[in-house]
Amino acid sequence: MSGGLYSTDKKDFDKTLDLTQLKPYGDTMNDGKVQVSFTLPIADNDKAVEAAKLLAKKMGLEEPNVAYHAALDKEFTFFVVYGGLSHTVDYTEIKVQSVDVHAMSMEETNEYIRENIKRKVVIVGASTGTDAHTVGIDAIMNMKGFAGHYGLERYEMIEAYNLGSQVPNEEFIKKAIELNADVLLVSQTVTQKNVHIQNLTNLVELLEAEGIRDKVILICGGPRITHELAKELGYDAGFGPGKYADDVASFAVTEIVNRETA
Ligand code: B12
Repeated sequence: MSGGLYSTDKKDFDKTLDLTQLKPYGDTMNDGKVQVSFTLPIADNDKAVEAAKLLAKKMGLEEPNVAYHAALDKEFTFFVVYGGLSHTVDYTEIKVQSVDVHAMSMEETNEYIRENIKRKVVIVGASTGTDAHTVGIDAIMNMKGFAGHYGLERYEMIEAYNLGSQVPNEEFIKKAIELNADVLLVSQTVTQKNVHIQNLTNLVELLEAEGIRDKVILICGGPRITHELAKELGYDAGFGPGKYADDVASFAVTEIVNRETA
């Protein structure tokens, strides 16, 4: 039997995937279903729920449904709202810049260094400026690594120095010169008031003033760092979430060899 109010006959469902009009998938193609959560600085009552619904409609959510709301305080309420997004994007028009390198395993990278660079590669990293977040840079550098990917400290052919967090750019550069670094890794997590842009730009300017910008591979990373942004700011590469020591090491060592042979 097909049709009827509670029909689950698959042929009734929209199955059209049009990449020029891409929208979220809930449980049926093109239903646009999303869940958003936010806090409003008002007390938790029926009027607040209506305000949340109206805001959701303004975001482009059709038939918004406040699935959950709870008072965080007398004058603050948290909402979870479901709805169908009316907006679409043209996926076929999207262009992104990404780091174009095949990620080697730790063993492959060590072997690549032995064969092509023939000495240990020195990598110095830090979370710089006022940024106190260490988990990102630790994920890339620490011996035990992150999410099943060993960090750079474990690489036999890499000498890795993790300077920690809140390292002023001047001190970072001083240490890089002292250690004769091949690669500099900068982690930036806080992006409020674009502090990461100012700090990352300042580092490039200081490296240029010291005359060593071209002597190092300069890489930044963090939750809101993209390769595109990194290139724009004068870095050789940028890595965001889902990237590990393997990706960074592969890029750095191939870049060293590319530069030597250029
Ligand atoms: C833990 C944490 C803290 C801890 C940090 C402890 C520590 N030792 O690191 C503490 C409590 C100290 C803290 C403090 C603050 N925090 Co905080 N914190 C977080 C939290 C919960 C997790 C961050 C984290 O560890 N992620 C896990 C790591 C593994 O992910 P990741 O950094 O993205 O790293 C990956 C990639 O990005 C990449 N990567 C990262 N760095 C690098 C570097 C290189 C070279 C490369 C190649 C790759 C790379 O590789 C990693 C693995 O894939 C986030 C919220 C969240 N859930 O994300 C807020 C968050 C980052 N914090 C935030 C804020 C605002 C602060 C404070 C300013 C709060 C305050 N007002 O005091 C202070 C910071 C003070 C300062 N001077 O910096 C905001 C940042 C908002 C923004 N965009 O600016 C967040 C997003 C919370 C929020 N929603 O508001 N925080």
